[in-house]
Amino acid sequence: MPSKATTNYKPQTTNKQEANGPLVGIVMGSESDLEIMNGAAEMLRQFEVEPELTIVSAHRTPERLREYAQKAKERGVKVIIAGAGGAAHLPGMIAANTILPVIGVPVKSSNSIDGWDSMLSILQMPYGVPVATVALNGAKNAGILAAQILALHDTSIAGKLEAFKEYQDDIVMESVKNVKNLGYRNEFD
Ligand code: AIR
Repeated sequence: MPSKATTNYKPQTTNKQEANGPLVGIVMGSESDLEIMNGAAEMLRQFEVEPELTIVSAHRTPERLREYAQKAKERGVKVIIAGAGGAAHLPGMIAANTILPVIGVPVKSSNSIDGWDSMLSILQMPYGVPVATVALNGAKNAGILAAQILALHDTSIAGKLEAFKEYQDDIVMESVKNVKNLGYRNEFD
């Protein structure tokens, strides 16, 4: 059976990093992960980082996995985001083959029992081969975390992350006002 089609997830590419090589590589085990993993790409675009995104399966394309991980650093990639479901060995095996930081996204896929299988496959890495694991289907946070790593050496991305934090604060304060207006007692604000 072919995996879920990509048509809903047309990338809205941004400008900035197109001229240079991608700083963030997003890989996923299957096209069926794209609905979730697109969230990482979308977040990165908010910070004007245009990631590359492709499919690499630890089990179906082991040679491709090795080549992708081993070449990523020399290609200029700084952070790899890897997402997979079920027996999710992709992030760990990418991490085994590169010194780049790897952010793992457990995906609740069709072959997953309840999400814990992918969660634990990515989370419980042995000593020496870390994978920074985000929440189940937490690809958006993976995108933010990748931007935060890049921001250590990029003041423009750092500025956008600061603005994003302020925006989140504004959104919550808007809700605080809404709830107060409903008539609930609030003597804090
Ligand atoms: N997968 C693919 N190769 C190795 C793994 N673990 C994962 C994909 C997807 C799930 O298997 O990451 O989440 C189901 O893939 P598919 O292609 O059957 O939809």
